[in-house]
Amino acid sequence: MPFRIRRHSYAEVGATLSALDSNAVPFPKGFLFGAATAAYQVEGSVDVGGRGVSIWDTFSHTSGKTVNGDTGDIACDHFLRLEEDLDLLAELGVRAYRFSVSWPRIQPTGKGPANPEGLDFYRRVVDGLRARGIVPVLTLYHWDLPQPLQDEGGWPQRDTVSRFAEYAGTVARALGGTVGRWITLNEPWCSAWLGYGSGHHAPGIRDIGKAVAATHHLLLAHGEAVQAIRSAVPAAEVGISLNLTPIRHATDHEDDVAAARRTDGNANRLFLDPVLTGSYPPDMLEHYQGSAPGFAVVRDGDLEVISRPLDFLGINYYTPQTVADEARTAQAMVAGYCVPTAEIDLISSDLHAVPVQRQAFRRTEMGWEVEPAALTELLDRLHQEYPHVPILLTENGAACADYVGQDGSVQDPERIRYLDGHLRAVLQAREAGSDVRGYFVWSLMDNFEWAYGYSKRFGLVWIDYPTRTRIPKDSFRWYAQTVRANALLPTVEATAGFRA
Ligand code: GCO
Repeated sequence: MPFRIRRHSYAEVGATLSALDSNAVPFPKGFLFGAATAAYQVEGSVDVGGRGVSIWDTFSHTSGKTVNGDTGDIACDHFLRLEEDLDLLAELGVRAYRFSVSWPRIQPTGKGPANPEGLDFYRRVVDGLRARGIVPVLTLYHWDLPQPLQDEGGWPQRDTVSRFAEYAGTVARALGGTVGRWITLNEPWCSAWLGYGSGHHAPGIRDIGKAVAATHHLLLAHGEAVQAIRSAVPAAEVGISLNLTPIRHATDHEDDVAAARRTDGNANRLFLDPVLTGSYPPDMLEHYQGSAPGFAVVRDGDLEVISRPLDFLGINYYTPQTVADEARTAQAMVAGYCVPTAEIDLISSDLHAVPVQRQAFRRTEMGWEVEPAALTELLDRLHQEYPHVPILLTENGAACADYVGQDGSVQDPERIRYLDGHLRAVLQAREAGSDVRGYFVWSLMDNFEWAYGYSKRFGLVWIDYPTRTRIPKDSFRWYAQTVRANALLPTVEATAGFRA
């Protein structure tokens, strides 16, 4: 049954706004409100326009790797429905759109000259955004490494760094005239540690030493790309998007505190320190000493490349994480935590740190605890420990148990509450001095959630997968209102307003 897309009138929204003005919480003028997606998660058309095969094509087509065996073959069909999606962005009213370029569309084998059809697609994306007054924010790498490069060893191999620098230069020369904001890598922790450590993501390898080597080469590739972008587009603003999370200890016992410190080293400092201070954390150098090839791949001069100055730091934040020392899970349970019954992954077992969760705590459909104050905590820490770099929240959002109601609408008050709470957390951090300049909702639309396939919905727009029909959810209207007002409205009224 085709769903009806409900349109709403901004005259009505305007009326609601003026009535609520006195209680609105304003954002600074020019705050960059946006929405984000990534190529493999939305585009589909994987064998169209000369695109090559990526590690995610291979991985998702390998039995048992994704929920339901889902793949990105069609995804949201964004490649073919570009204009419709650009119109949705215009209706949403966002000032910026963060998207990623699929490396195998540009270089089908990961090297050599650019595929003109691939570049043409992203030219249409960028021109379509600019025609609608939306700022393009381009991510070069959101995990879709060309398969031929993985066949030669992938990120644990140093040669992949030169390949990436070449790709970055190619895209920068082609699109530099129209794209001013560039993100080199999205969440290199996930590429290195889920890809080569736990094996939960493509290419599905489980090897701590390779995960460390992949970390270094990804960071080096980032540094080389910064240079490649700057030489093609001198005025470009360049950054990297790191997934960061405050790490807590289940109890104050010294072993739990030490486990949290190790986990923080792996999840946060292993990336922040080299990029922003030009050195690896000494405790991590020591911890991974016995894992070959590990840090043995580091060469003289690499850290200068990795720490080239950035115009902004992108942060993807979703949830805090608590850990217990692996020998203290019983005490963690006594302290009110749930301990996973499934086998813990290679990354955690190597760190001797078990991730635990507070009992009866609010969680999203990903099972992630909802705690906006943890975002303020993270931003405060960055401001204290790594000052002087402006911040863009390049991802934040929630997977909810959405469904289409009988009237054809999708009501998602939980997502609205999540976004509202986290935007308030951003404002709080700004008050304490944090230089956060923008915020991108993950995601514009429901999409391929990696190993979870289509089972998790993060979108402001519902995708009816059998027909690929788009239905803006209530959160879409709420965000549109927030962006237009450049302010947060009192949550309860804001939520209720859409149903009038
Ligand atoms: C990531 C990616 C996104 C995800 C989102 C929700 O963090 O995994 O950047 O591609 O879809 O974060 O998990």
